[in-house]
Amino acid sequence: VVQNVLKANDELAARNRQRLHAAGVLSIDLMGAPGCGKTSLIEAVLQRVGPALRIGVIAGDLATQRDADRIARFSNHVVQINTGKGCHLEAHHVTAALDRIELAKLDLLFIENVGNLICPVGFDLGQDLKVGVFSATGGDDKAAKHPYIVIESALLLLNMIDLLPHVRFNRDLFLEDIHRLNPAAQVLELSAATGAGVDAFVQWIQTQREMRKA
Ligand SMILES: Nc1nc2c(ncn2[C@@H]2O[C@H](COP(=O)(O)OP(=O)(O)O)[C@@H](O)[C@H]2O)c(=O)[nH]1
Ligand SMILES: [Mg+2]
Repeated sequence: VVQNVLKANDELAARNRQRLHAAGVLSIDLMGAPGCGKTSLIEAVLQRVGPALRIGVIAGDLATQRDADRIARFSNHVVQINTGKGCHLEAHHVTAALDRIELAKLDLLFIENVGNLICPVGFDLGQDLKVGVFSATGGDDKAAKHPYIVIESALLLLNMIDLLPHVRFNRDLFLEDIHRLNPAAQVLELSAATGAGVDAFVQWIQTQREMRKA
């Protein structure tokens, strides 16, 4: 039964991917614990980029429209998906959300996954890239304790670096764990609150778009 569910998910994900590629939209699945700053990072990126990078957002959560409301201050292209008791997004959630988004008007789609370091990793949504988000307040051991999110992500973000002086967080240990688990992963350290490092994240996204166009 589990295999059938995953197979059905993968088929839908492939269709989502085709649809996004046909529209020329790069898609990023943002995964991380509740409160690590996923929505704040999306807001920070939206505030920085102009019309040159048209961004849509699918916001996944168990309940409430709150993230979509926050994001709607900076984008007209946002859809909230509530999963109820579901601890991750699945491809069919994204299919339903894509029906409500004008892909022709977008260059980039952020998919904010349900806050969880474990379940989202195993489900293909049709995204081009998975990005794992950790935060200085989450503890320096979280990468080591959640190896699969590290292994599956093309980019890992350490958010809330403005708080590093105030919390116990061994940055060297955190970075060592990431490089041991995924030597190919890129890591960016940033702060959605101060904006430090957010330009580098935008640059990374632009590079990914150019690589795919080429
Ligand atoms: N100091 C600081 N606070 C942050 C930063 N990023 C997010 N926050 C705060 O952390 C809390 C959780 O952020 P949110 O974006 O809702 O996290 P999400 O649950 O991953 O979407 C909010 O109160 C944010 O204002 C940051 O870089 N620095
Ligand atoms: Mg959020």
